[in-house]
Amino acid sequence: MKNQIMKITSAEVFIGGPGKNYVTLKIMTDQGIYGIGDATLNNRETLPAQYLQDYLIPCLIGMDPRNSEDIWQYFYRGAYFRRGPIAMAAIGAIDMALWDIKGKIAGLPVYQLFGGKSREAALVYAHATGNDLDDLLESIANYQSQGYKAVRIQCGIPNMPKGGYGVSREGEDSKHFITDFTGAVPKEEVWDTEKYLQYMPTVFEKIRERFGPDLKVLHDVHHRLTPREAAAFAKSVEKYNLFWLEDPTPAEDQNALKLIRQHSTAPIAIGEVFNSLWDCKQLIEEELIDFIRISVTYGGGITHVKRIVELAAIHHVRTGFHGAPSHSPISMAAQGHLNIWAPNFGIQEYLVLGTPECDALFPSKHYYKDGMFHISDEPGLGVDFDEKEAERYTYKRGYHPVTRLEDGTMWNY
Ligand code: GCO
Ligand code: MG
Repeated sequence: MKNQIMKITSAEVFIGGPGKNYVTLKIMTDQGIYGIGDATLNNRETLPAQYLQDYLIPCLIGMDPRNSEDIWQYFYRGAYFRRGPIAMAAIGAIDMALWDIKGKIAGLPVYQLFGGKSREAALVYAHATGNDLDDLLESIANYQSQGYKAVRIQCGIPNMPKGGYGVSREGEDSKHFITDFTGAVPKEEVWDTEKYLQYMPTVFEKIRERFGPDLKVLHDVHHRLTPREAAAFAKSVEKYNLFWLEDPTPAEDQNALKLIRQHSTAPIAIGEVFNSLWDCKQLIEEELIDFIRISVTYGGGITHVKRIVELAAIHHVRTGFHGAPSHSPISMAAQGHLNIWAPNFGIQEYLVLGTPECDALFPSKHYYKDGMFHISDEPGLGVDFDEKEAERYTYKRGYHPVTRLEDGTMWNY
């Protein structure tokens, strides 16, 4: 490309963080401006880091960072082996960093480069969990007192052999963090679909009795049901008016969603494990879902996720980006900018910012207030990365648990 007046001079990857192996990419330019991106692929963090170091960073050096579209195409279209969470997390981190640089050059917050604000702040939801119903109701009340208008609820199921998805097990911390650093191999959980299907509707009933109709209630099935079970379940909980039912089935089989749609009007949210438009194209075009959950972290960054959001908008699908604690404040900010802009914004999962350690590593002026997330007007993504702080942390191998049915059959986590 002729007339280059800006060049990428170097790029570095850091792994570590408070209780998480955040993978942070920092791209430096010859103009002194730098950008940062997040490539944290939860419990497989070393892989996108390696992919960046061994294959992508050598190509980046000398490129003009302003050409974020061409650079995205170079790494996606230019590669023979496309897609997959590792490659897309690595490309995503580069893309976030380039938008950060672009915003800093323009002196504008990134959302202004998309078309400005469609709202002042974005509705978020927290995770309310309980080992039993009383525990859960207390957790919901606690979030309500902090101003949350929406909560994802997960509840221990009586007589479920060893926990269920999203709740802690006996003797464990009261929060379910998804990553377990303690074992040489993953912990095992045991799942009983029948017990879940019998009990869960009574939980929604009690929540509505106690908190009334206005609380926005979300629930994550975490891929545990078959299409027929999911259709029956979605139908049986319609009357509790959920904000969404998440991942009722493993969505590699996009056709499965048709059965659910034929039997229920419960809003469906899917996509946190997706990493490209091709994973959700059918779901969106056939209007089989209501919320798309892909995140900028595993989904190829802002450039690619924005395209998905625009496709979703013409099919009445709203956003509900994944925001589990494995997402660093960088990707949460990138999603925050998309949320402020997107005409079809729905809700944002929110768990990450707010601890003093996290704020020290990723200083930013974005903030949570009264159930909403506010994006500051700092240029770029509005998040920094403190390399000195980063020296406090090292990589620790962690795993998601694995799930078996009672008879030992492997099941979906
Ligand atoms: C969610 C997710 C998480 C995942 C975790 C796996 O809805 O937030 O389901 O809880 O289990 O992100 O890495
Ligand atoms: Mg989920």
